[in-house]
Amino acid sequence: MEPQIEALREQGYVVVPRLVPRGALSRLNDAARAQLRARASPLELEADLRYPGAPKSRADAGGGTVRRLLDAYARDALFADWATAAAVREWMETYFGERVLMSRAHHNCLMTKHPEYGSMTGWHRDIRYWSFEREDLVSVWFALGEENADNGALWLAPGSHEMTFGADRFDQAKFFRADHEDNREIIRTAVSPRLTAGDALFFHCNTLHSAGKNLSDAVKFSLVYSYHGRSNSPRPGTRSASKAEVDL
Ligand SMILES: O=C(O)CCC(=O)C(=O)O
Repeated sequence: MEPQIEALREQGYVVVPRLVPRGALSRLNDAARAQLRARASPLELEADLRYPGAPKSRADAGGGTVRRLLDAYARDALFADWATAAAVREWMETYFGERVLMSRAHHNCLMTKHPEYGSMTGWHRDIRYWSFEREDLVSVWFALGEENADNGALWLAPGSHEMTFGADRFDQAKFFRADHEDNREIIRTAVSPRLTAGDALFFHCNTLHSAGKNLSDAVKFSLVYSYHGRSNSPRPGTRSASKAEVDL
């Protein structure tokens, strides 16, 4: 575990291969597909975000395409089990050096990326809409199937979690501007780690990342949760403090 944590500290992300064993993976995939069929609230639709490639409104063709099934923790006991799995807890406790909490306000979702109407996500840091005493949170992204550059996998800029940027490097929506020459230099260094089903990608809340469209013919499913140490609290009155957290 230590070399993985060292890699996360250095690069801002690390892939832990096959963290989810085959049997659990198959059950998670069944649960994920059942959740998508049921379409229970709370959902985030592609049309709500209108990122490049998404339908312009809920009334347009593909307007019902789901991007995130929110509050994964409460949706299915299996999802909750993986949010709080011993392997994740130990990993996070070792990284943070203290007991950890899982946010139910951020990520905590089953991400879907559809071949049709699934959008591209521009360069950003997840911390952009989060509000904590320190910018030190780590997310885990469980790939429920293969993820690669062709089906909309993440791209990450190594070492970007340690970089400091002026406000002019981001647009109004806090996306890292791809039209800024200095930004482009960083974006050129990005990599898209290929994930195999069951792999877990750990990444820091300040790591710049983006994702492409899904050019395959199958929906991509990923389960994503975010964690922080107990000494790093969400700021009172913010969205980050809006939901009781899960004490691991
Ligand atoms: O899968 C994607 O399009 C990107 C997801 C992402 O980066 C995010 O939700 O912060």
